[in-house]
This record gives sequence, C-alpha cells and structure tokens, in this order.
Amino acid sequence: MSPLIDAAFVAAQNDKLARHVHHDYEHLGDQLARRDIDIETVRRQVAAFGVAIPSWGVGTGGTRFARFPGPGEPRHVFDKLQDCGVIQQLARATPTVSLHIPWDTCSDYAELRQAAADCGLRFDAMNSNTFSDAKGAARSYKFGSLTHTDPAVRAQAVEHNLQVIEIGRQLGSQALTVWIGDGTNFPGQQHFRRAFERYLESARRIYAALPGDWRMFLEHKLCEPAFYATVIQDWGSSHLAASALGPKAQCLVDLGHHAPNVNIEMIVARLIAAGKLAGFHFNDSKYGDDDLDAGSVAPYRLFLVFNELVAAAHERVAGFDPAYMLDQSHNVTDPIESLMVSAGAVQRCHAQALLVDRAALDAAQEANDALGATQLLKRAFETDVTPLLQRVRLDAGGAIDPVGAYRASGYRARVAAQRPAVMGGAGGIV
Ligand code: RM4
Ligand code: MN
Ligand code: MN
Repeated sequence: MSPLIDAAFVAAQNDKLARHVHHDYEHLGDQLARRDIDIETVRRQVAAFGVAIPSWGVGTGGTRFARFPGPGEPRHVFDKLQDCGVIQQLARATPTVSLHIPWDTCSDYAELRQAAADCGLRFDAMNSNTFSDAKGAARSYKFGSLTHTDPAVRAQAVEHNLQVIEIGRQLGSQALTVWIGDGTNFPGQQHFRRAFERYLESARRIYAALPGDWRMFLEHKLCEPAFYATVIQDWGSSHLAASALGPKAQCLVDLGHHAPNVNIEMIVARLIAAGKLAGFHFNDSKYGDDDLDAGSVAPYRLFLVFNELVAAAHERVAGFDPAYMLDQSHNVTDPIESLMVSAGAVQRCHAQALLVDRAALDAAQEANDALGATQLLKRAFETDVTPLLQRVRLDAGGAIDPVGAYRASGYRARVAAQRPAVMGGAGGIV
C-alpha cells in the first residue's frame, strides 16, 4: 500500500472544483484591492504559515470515563506519521509533527526521521510526559514529578526530560515542551512556595542540558489532573519560572488551559511584550481543557489571538518567533478530518488577521474611536477568505476540499484493513 493518497486522484478531485476557485479568488482579489490590500501578498504570507500536528491527536482521544476508538487506529509512531502525512498531503498547512515521549518511542530514530521525510514532514517541539507512570518505571508520579517532595522522583523526572531532548536532537527538533500535572487536591496538602522552588531546581537541570539552538517551552494549565492547586497554573507562574531559567525558556499558551472568560489575547500580548511567548497549543474550549477542534466554538477568539500575532509581526517586535501547534482530543470524529479542518481554521484566522487595516486601527485607537476600532477588526473577521485558502492548497499540490478528497479516497477503510481493531475502554488523554 502506498503510504499516501495517490496524487493523480487528488488532482482529479481538484479538477472538478478548480475553475470555481480561480473565479472566486479573482473576485476576492478585486474586493480586497478596493480596500488597498494586495491579495498576492496575503497569499504568500498564508502559504508560508504552518502549524504542527500533535502525534497523539491522530488516535481517538477519550475522556476520564471512556474511549471509543475508531477504525484503523494508528498502532505506533510510524502509523501516526503516515496519518500525519495524509493530513499534510491534503491540507498543506501542517508540515511538522510534535511527538510525545514515551508514547512515541521507537528503536531507531534515524529510521523515524527518514519515514517522516518520506511523508513530507519534519519534527517540531518534543513533549515529555511526567504526568503518568511509564511502564516499569522505578518511581511513581502519583504525588508529582519535577516538584515531588522526594529528590529521587525529581531526579527520575529530570532524567526523562533529558532523554526526550536526546531523542529530539536525533530527529532535528529544536524545542522541548514541558507540561507537568503536578499539584494537589486538598488545601494544606502542599507547601506552595517550596513546591515552586523544587520546580525551578528541577527545571534548571533540564535547561542546562538544552543544546545551544534549543528552546524550552513551559506550558501552564489551570487545573486537571490536580483539582485544588496546580504548580504551574497560569501565565504568571510560567513567566516567573521562564524568567528565572533564562532566555531559552519561554511560556507556551494552550488555549484550553485558562479559566472561562479569561482574555487570552491579552495574555498573548503581555508575553510578546516580555519576549517570552514560546508559542501555542491550539484547540477550542467551552468549559475547561476540553480539547475541542480549533475554531469550532469560539472562532472570533482565535481571530483575536491572531490579531495580536500579526500586529507583533507587523511591528517587527524583536525576538518574536512563536511555534504553532495543535493540541486536541478527538472523541467523536475521524481524527484526520478534525486535524485538517482545525489546521484550516487556524490558517483562516491568520489570513483574516492579515486583512486588518493596521494604520487605520492605530489611528482609531489614538483617537479613542472605540466603535471605529472594533469595526476594523470585524471587517477583517467577516471577510470570507475561503477562495484564498483553497488557492493556497491548490498551488501547494493539496486538495481544494481536503475532507471531501479524503472521504472519497477510502484511506480510512484501507488502513483499517491493515491495522487491527482496538477495543474501547479506560479513559484517555487529559
Ligand atoms: C495536557 C497538555 C499537554 C498535552 C497533554 C496530553 O493537558 O495540554 O500539552 O501534552 O495534555
Ligand atoms: Mn497542551
Ligand atoms: Mn491540555
């Protein structure tokens, strides 16, 4: 079986739609020209944008209650790469994959790197896992990892992160994302200040092992699995830690890791100003770390985040270089479809944010024209950039309609015939 979908098949699917895309693109170009926007410039910027696929996202996720796997679940990291290759082949917005260790361990990383290259993929940030016990681990993370009271547990958790860096080095990655589940379920269970000190002590040892061109992404999260207090619970704690560690440490924003109604775009602006924005885990959320598909619940919020990012790029803020990743859990959809659509949603918000009239917005803000300013954002958000995104995919050899082409290809049925069905059961990723 060829690992990817036949290119001639994709081209034939596109042929049915290409005429309309060119027509719609031209029409959008005329509309934008009236606003003094050059569609070709926007198209090049959109084409240059990529968001990483989380390797754990191509398997069906789960909740604390159950997991309902779909057909053709990837069995190991090579299967996951193949699914990621299909996502990239059709949607052309996801040239990199973010791995999670030990979930994605294998015996030959040179082979893995080659397999990725064969699918047109590279590796983005590596994720360590000290929020669950690895098979055969000498010590348990039940009461914490990098912040555990027992130095031997902390040492094991540090050592794991060093191993993840080493694997990432072999794969050409340049960043380590550290999210810990450490925290407590009871008032009084933990000495807050000492736990944070222990975090810093452990994180310093990881930081010291970073190769020269690597960064360390600290990911905060309000709660879960600890439901009373979490050691790195918010961007403030994350920023304190990143500042104490040094310039290679920055703060990663997972959109689902904040209290409801928190103004995330403002957090993003603060981190940009401090030179500490590492990047993102994109997903959507209604209540908590729901890990719903990016842009599926609150697309305007995603746009407002991109408005800050595009403004920072436009103003050439020194050192501004965020890493973009998806981090979602797909419970009821085919993960490949969800990831293609989510990458498209992220790409769409980027494109819309590129349409904001920055000079007019500056002027409206200076003049305290509240309505005028907000209308400028709405105007960009309400522009239908679909033809532009279709054209970017078409030019790159992808599918005009990724989900349509994917369904017609029969890829899922083909891999289901090769990959044994897995049983549902216990809960999954948090
Ligand atoms: C966490 C967090 C991390 C992810 C795990 C699976 O809630 O978002 O980024 O690695 O889930
Ligand atoms: Mn995350
Ligand atoms: Mn999460």
